[in-house]
Amino acid sequence: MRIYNTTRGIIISHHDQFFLSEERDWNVFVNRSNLYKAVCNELQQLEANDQLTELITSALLAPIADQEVWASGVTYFRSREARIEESKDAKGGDFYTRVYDAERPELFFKSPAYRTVGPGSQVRIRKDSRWNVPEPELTLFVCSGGTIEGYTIGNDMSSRDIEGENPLYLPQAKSYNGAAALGPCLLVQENPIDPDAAISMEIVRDSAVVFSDQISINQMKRKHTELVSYLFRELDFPHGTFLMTGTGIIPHDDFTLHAGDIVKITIAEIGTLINTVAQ
Ligand code: DO4
Ligand code: MG
Repeated sequence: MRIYNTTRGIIISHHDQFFLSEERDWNVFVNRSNLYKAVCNELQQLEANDQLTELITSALLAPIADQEVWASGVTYFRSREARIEESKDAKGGDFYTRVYDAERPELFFKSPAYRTVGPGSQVRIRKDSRWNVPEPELTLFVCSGGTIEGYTIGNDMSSRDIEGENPLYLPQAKSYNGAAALGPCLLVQENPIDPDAAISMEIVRDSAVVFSDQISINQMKRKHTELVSYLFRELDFPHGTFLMTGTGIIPHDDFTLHAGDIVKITIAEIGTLINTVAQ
């Protein structure tokens, strides 16, 4: 089932039917262990309403309220290769090989909810950066009890020149206004997402596709549960948290985003997250 956060309430889409939840608080709705079962039980009391489909396009919000957004790094071989290249002048490449092979994953704080944008909103490029890319990432929703209860799509906007100049600049390359997007919904199902699910990204500039690529999430080096267990080692999340799982798609080194570019990220089971780069 897919759960949509809208200005008119929480909409559940299940087997091509649409329901408006009686719960209006996103934190309370999502932060439950065994969320799939809990929502299936709630559905028995609700009546389907086809008119709700309209709200999914016109009133959609990011699927977040008071959760934080965390991110994982260098979880795909392609990400390791790209970071080595971008940081070679600063001699930082060795760090990326080491973290790819290490037992402890790279985890970093990406964004608070108030700085995270939703579907159809604008993502941003830092004004002091000249080399920028979107990073399309399967994003886990983990409840406060530490279990993975849902999935969404994340865009981990990144300034490659800043990150490449010195790995210690990572927080500035990754965290700024408009650097994180989530949506369009939360996929909630009985079982973990299909390990062969594909993530694809298309970048459109002046009506032409200037970049497109795709990768299967089975190319990820680490398990989702492994990333979550490290994140929860010394952190509490009273409302649950989002965790981006890293990118396996990075455009060639001569590509940078422009203002006005449209970024479309698709995972078929979840939908497509579309954002425009702000002017
Ligand atoms: O270490 C740099 C960031 C890595 C990252 O964001 C990714 O691999 O997706
Ligand atoms: Mg990333």
